[in-house]
Amino acid sequence: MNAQYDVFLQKPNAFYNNYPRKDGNIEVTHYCPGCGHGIIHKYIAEAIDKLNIQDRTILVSPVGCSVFAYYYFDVGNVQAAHGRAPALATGIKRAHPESIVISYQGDGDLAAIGTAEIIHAANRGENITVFFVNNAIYGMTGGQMAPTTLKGQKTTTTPYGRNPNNEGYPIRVSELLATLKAPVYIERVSLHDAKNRAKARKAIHKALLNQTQNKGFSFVEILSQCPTGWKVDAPTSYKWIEDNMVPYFEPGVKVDRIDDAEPITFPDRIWDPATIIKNLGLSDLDIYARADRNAIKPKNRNPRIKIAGFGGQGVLTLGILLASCGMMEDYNVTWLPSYGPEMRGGTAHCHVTIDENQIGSPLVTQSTVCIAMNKPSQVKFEKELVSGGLLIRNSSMIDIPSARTDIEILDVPASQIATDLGSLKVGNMVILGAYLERTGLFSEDTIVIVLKEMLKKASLLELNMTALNAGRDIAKSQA
Ligand SMILES: Cc1ncc(C[n+]2csc(CCOP(=O)(O)OP(=O)(O)O)c2C)c(N)n1
Ligand code: SF4
Repeated sequence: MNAQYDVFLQKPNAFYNNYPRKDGNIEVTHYCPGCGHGIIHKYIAEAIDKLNIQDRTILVSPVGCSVFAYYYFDVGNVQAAHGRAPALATGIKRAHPESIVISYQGDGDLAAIGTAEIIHAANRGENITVFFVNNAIYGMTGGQMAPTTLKGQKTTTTPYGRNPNNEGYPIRVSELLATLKAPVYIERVSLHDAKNRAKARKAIHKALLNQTQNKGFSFVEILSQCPTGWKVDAPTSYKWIEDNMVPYFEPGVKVDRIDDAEPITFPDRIWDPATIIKNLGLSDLDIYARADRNAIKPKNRNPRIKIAGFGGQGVLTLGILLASCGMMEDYNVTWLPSYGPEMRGGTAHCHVTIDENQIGSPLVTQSTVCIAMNKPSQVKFEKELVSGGLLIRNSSMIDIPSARTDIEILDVPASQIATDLGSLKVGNMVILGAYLERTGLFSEDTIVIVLKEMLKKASLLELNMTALNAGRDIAKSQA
């Protein structure tokens, strides 16, 4: 057999040998017969082989029919949330500049839900390669209108044809991105005949080559067939592209600044953790005293805290403070705020979880601690406390008893103490002091480090510590 021909028919190495996605035929992909995704995959895999970049390629697959690209490409694979592939690719490339990062996206993914991501990645000139599969429809979800759906094109959501007065005009993404200064290479290609497929193959290779030379942002839009979504057979789908897509989405190079582009250079990276710690000025953090976890009573460990009050009472700040202390003491933490609509006087609450183990959800629905800064907060949130949980009440503002008889209650006249100290704002610190005294959750060192970091003025530290200690005294008096 002719050796050259032999090689020509070979499956690219950048593909897995087979695709054991589900039981069944491991030789085939999940794509419909005649789908353009398969052809594009092949061109990408061939280019990866030719450029010898398989071991450093990372493919970001989207949400859409190509969501399973990671079953086919034998490269590093990451799957992005819908539309977010360029953002993910940005992060990967910046963290690993030596890698070759591909963002592979459909038109629903890139030009609808992901419009912001692609525009900003292009505008920043990220050194990534984007393959944009334009099949003028949402394939995966059953043929709804995409931003690239053509005028008059019937889809399940435009059953009478796309009407620009109602749905706007089809977006020409390549031309849109070509208005930006940063991209070095933008080309639109098509799969509708052999000549155009050859151009597509070349463009895909070029866009990847650019990245190996650190040239910057490269983008190839590929007019690709979706026989299923268009409700035509595979051969007709080629004609469909030629007749309907090509006149509106004109193939061709839209931007080529490759020769003028200076290769992007990267600052030396510091991998050594000790150097990172030193450069961040964190070197002395490990030697400060942390709370002895064994001394904390089991019921006070790993708290799930709900803090609630009026806006302006420092409810959210108290939550951040607790979560920050948790981080300093090597816990997993989450902080989830919930704002009322008003800036002042409205309600606010937050959920804080501090846990030695992994945290499943930041939502606190069964709290072990409830901090109620006012009456409505107690009424609303004490119900969520687990039996035996701790309710800390700002008793200056709560004149009703708790409806619970199975919980521990700590009454702290926080607003009154804060007012006496000269600033109502430190009421949350009084509460914090009482909570820490009751539970021993964090060390004094931790609090001071976090407070110093959070307070804008060093002079405020003293007042905050005084408030905190006043809260401690209250807790001691109710021990
Ligand atoms: C956040 C979110 N919104 C909507 C969906 C539903 N959804 C899945 S794929 C898709 C569009 C896919 O179309 P396209 O990007 O054109 O890719 P194709 O399937 O045509 O290859 C949508 C809307 C989703 N999975 N996630
Ligand atoms: S629905 Fe369209 S895009 Fe999706 S696999 Fe089938 S032919 Fe391809």
